[in-house]
Amino acid sequence: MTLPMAYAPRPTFQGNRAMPHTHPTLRQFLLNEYRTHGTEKDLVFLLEDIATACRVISSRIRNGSFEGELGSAGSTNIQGETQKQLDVIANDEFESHCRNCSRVAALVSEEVEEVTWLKQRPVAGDYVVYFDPLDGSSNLDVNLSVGSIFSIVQLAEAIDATDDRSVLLPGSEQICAGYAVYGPATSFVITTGYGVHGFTNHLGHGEFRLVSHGMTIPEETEEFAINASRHTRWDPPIRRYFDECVAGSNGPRGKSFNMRWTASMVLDIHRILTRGGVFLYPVDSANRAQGGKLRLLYEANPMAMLIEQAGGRATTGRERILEIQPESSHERVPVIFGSKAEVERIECYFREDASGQAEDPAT
Ligand code: P6P
Repeated sequence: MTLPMAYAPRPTFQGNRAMPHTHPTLRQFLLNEYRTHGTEKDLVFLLEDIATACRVISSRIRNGSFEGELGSAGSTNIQGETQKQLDVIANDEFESHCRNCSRVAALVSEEVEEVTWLKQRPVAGDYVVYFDPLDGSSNLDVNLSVGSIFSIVQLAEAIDATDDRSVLLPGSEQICAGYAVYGPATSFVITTGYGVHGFTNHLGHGEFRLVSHGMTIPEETEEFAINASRHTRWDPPIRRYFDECVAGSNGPRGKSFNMRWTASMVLDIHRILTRGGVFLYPVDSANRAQGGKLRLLYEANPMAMLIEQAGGRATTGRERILEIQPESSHERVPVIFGSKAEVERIECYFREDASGQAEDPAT
């Protein structure tokens, strides 16, 4: 990416890391996307508003202990999960900032059962924003990192604002996806269809500045993320994959693996985008009736776009996530995300389990 001189200093990179003296702001970067790829200015401003919401959420989390906001909101969401006060606060921040853009027709939030319609007559070119305002909020009580996830669809045609099924669009319709990580630093990672790019909030400047241009996932990996306590509930292909990994260098994989599990998908995906790996939350005997754990519209779809844009694969084990036609706003799906060769191996195990026939691993 070369920024026009007007937005110099031109970033120089070692690998995909911007050198310290050249960290364009999010605004400079997005204006370059507008000039280079024709990204709409309304989308630029919407993304800046979402970034501002994330910075506000980050601040509310860091001061939550003093404001008495880390605890339960005393309510449950559509998932039947106890809502934290910060779940509600984060949801309100996303909604209030997205309302700035007159082309946002609807909001779909993990924390709100119905679609929030912002326009009575949505037309082609309007946006629908899907978001999980605070992912992994069970980590808040113990001061572990959490995140926010979002994606944006641009409507190809007018939709009916009296029917919530109008926003049930496949992930392949997304024009943008991203997340924030509220960790030691506040990260903001986005794709508008032209690669994945990472920003960090500069505390002195109060701006997100580019730190990772063109994040890519190594095709091979020795690191996996799964909640291993569910081992006895898994289907055979997942148990086979996990058992082979833990068998290490004396097992069929002939190499040792490492495991990470943060209880917040955003953090695991950020690690995978940074250094590779594979993340699995499969359907199992305990969650099969619900279809899995993670939600399609505002968790799996955004992450699938980011993972594919970074050269990885995003599947249920049997089908590409981005091709799933949603049937309800809060439906759940099994997810396997990450390093291409590793995910392809797991898909091969699903095919072998279904056919009863061994496949040549080289194919
Ligand atoms: P478990 C957080 O609640 C979440 O939806 C994901 O972000 C995370 O990966 C998963 O659930 C954690 O699930 O089984 O560890 O509670």
